[in-house]
Amino acid sequence: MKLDKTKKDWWQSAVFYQIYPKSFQDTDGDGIGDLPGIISRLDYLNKLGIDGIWLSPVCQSPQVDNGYDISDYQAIYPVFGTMEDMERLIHEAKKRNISIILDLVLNHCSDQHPWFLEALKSRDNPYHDYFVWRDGDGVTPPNDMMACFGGSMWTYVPHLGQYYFHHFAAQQPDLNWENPKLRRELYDMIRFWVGKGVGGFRLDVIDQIAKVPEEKITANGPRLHEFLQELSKEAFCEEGLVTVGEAWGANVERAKLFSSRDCKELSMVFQFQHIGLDQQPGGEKWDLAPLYLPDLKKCLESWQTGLEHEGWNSLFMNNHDLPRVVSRWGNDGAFRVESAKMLATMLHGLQSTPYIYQGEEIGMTNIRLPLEDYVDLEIHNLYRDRVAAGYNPASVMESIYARGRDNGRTPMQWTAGENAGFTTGKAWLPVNENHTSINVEAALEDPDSIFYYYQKLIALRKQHAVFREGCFTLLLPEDEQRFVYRRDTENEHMLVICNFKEEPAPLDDIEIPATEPALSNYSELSDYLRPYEARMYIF
Ligand code: TEU
Repeated sequence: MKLDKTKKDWWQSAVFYQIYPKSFQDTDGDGIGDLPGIISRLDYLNKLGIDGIWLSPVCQSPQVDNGYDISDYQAIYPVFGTMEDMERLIHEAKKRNISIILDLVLNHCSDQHPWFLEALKSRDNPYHDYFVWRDGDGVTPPNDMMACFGGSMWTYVPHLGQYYFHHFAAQQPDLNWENPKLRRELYDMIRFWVGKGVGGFRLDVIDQIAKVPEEKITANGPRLHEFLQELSKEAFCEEGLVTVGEAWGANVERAKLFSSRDCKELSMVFQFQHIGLDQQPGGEKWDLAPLYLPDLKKCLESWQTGLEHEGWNSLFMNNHDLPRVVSRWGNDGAFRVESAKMLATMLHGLQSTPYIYQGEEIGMTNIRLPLEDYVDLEIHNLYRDRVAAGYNPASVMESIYARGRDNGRTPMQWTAGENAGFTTGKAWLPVNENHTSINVEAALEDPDSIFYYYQKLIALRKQHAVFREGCFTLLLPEDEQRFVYRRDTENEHMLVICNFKEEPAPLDDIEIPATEPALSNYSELSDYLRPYEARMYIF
């Protein structure tokens, strides 16, 4: 069933799929995925039933951060293909009613962007003020803020006698949104892409654009909503465009500002409160702690009830920055298939727009590599900094195995054959050895595969208004093993029951409707819950 995209808010009924182009499908044997590769897999994605593709950055870039460091916003990174390939992708996707959602990195660009190269020339260069500078002596940075990938947020440029500000790597200088000329250039660039026919945008770290370094404010700065309203008015003028803002600092109240109709900012947010639940309090994502299920339930409940009628959220547990959820909150051994389906049921039954990350639909897992085989700069900087700070190297490696971003970036597993059918060359990041059993070809041949389960979830969402409209009620909030909730509209109801553990669990304290489940990950029903069992009733 296809969505009518002329309808206002069509994206509230949509399911999106994220592609990390570097790892999706190579066609020219250089070991790196490309746009023709994506085009060649559109029929596969169409079969899954998705309505749009969020494409991680494909613009010209030195690739210090895999394309999140853009040196030309209006050119394609040649290793991925040409502008003609991009136009063909947009066109071929549209033929299948699939929208292309471009990844806009507006908080920073590359230090190789002509704006920054100009800015470096002199303090009075017209582009100097496109970036964030503070005077200094090269000894003491303006303050002690630490960059996301390690080191200071300030890098000194001796011939200017100034530091520039970078939230991420030094090669990713932050853009100065206080400058109206810079903002205008960004809006014009966005209009260029709207003109090419993209269906919308994912906005990288958009809550960071209104920074105030003096007050150490990066996220949620005082002018954030003013900037977003201007951006939306000037660049996202068409009703049908979908926009999703990445906002690590969002809570429910802030998300209302981003995503409510009255505020006219974005369609929806990516918020991350549920993503940080299995780390030590006060620690970083590397400081591992087990997930306590009631925390996850309460967190998701607060988003479900908090945004009801007041905003719109996204649903995800995977992306290119996160480990594979089946390895994280499921069981990637004996119950990989059951737990992958269970996690999908829990998530897709909720209100908001689901995002599937490439490979999630076949249950791809984390990987463990020797340090030198990882590519992500975050992993290498973390290892260097933590070992220098006295951490035990083996424990740092455990953190990397559990949380390193390359877990989600290993090449897509298409076949059991060489390099998983991803490339005929040498893959830029090792292919997971388990591709011999976990791959698309096998999934498509098995009617009980995770792939077909996702296909059904997507189809059900299109058939039943309760997915989009139902009010959420959490049942058994303190239960440490079962995640049970209801969704209700006046005419239609949903009950979702998930067992998050390998141990069986009772069912007799749950009121079960007298109908067959619309979906379940065990073929025969029983009177108790088996390992990672999931059921979705619609009645
Ligand atoms: O990520 C934003 C971000 O703050 C984190 O996800 C970060 O990448 C890391 O996981 C923290 O440990 C976005 C992009 O999704 C990411 O790939 C980029 O590296 C980052 O912005 C910079 O553009």
